[in-house]
Amino acid sequence: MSIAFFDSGIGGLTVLGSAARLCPQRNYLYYADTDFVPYGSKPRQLVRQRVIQAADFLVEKNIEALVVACNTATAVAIEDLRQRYSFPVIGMEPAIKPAIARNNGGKVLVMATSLTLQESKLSELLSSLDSEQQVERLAMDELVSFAESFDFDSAAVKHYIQERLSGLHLAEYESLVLGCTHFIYFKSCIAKLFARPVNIIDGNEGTVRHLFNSVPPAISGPTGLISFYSSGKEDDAERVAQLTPLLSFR
Ligand code: DGN
Repeated sequence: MSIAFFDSGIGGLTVLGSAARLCPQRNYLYYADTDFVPYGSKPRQLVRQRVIQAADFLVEKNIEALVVACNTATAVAIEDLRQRYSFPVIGMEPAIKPAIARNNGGKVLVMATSLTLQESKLSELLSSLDSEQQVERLAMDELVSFAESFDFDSAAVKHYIQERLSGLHLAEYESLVLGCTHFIYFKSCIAKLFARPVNIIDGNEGTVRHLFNSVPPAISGPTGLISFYSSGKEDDAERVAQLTPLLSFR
């Protein structure tokens, strides 16, 4: 049996990489919905259907848990998935809780897709933490498209990030929360645009911890296999060679 990871594209590979480093003996599947990426600027109902379709495909592969390694898909479909399947379904949560816990009175800036920022899941999280005053939201949808073109630090990327940050008082923010798994690839690019050091936090560690609390980690044995799929078909050697190095990205 395998543990399946799902995202609209390459973002969730960083989450799979964290899990595989912790439990290399496990077998993993990774599914990218490349025919429909990006999710973040599409209608929620359509995204929800695509997520369920992808999960149904993965269920055929004999899986014991599903990690929705996409904040957008989690925000729109996690409850449906949990009702539909009897195995553990683990989602992403923007790491606002740890950011607030670490802060010394400064603000938190949550970067995510438009859909994630609009969904009730985020407002519910903020009200449960009683932290609306301290947290601001910033949509960075274009970063998903840049990442899908494997463009992580070109002049166009820097220009886009700079433009999105202009108008904000950057000195007020003590932490940045990367609330989209694709944004992790831009961590250093984003950090450079802040005049002083800022904590940049993502939700990968929390998700992986949650996963191995839900399924037992394999303790011994040989290294397991990772299989890659994109929108309903197995990836060819060329794409696998392109994706594999991203598992080590931190
Ligand atoms: N990796 C997805 C997320 O965490 O939200 C990106 C969604 C998208 O396709 N825009």
